[in-house]
Amino acid sequence: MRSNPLTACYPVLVLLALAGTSRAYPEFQRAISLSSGRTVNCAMCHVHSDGPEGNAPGQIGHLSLAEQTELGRARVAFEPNASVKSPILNAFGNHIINSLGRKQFLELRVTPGELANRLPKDSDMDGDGISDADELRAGTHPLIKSDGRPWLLFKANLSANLGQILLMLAATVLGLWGLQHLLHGFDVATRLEDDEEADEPHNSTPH
Ligand SMILES: [Ca+2]
Repeated sequence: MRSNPLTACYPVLVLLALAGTSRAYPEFQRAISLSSGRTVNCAMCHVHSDGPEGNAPGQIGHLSLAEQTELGRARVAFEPNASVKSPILNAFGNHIINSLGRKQFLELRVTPGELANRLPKDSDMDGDGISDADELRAGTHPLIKSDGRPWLLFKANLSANLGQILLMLAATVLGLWGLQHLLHGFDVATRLEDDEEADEPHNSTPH
């Protein structure tokens, strides 16, 4: 009786995947640090800033049985859109695996600088107006709204609030224009009053 080749391969794939649970992928970290000039630690994608190895919360030695099962599921999510939630990855790390699948992610290890180009272009997990891909290129954290290149944050804020800024500018210009005309009106009224007083006959002049 012939066995299904996929079924036969499954234990091997699982073993290979679980063998990788204790490994992080520093080539991505190095590539981001090199391109951005910023020091990037494991917390960009992992729960723990020291990476997955260890016994602290968010590391492999601290996982419950249920979390180990979920980790195993994440490790064999070779295709995109598997909706996995690895307990050693943060939301951005899981977003990478769910967007690309582990197969494509592992292939990128030889060209780690390409990772940003493979992410969904419209994805902005922290909603700061800078896409996750641009945050990766800039070495800023895709889950921390306040962490972004000042110029990119300025451009994103300007773009998001352009309507309000234009309205405020228009209101300021109109307000200054109105104030100028009001002051001019007071000035004219004062001059007229002074002229009228000057034209009135001087009653106290002796005869
Ligand atoms: Ca962002």
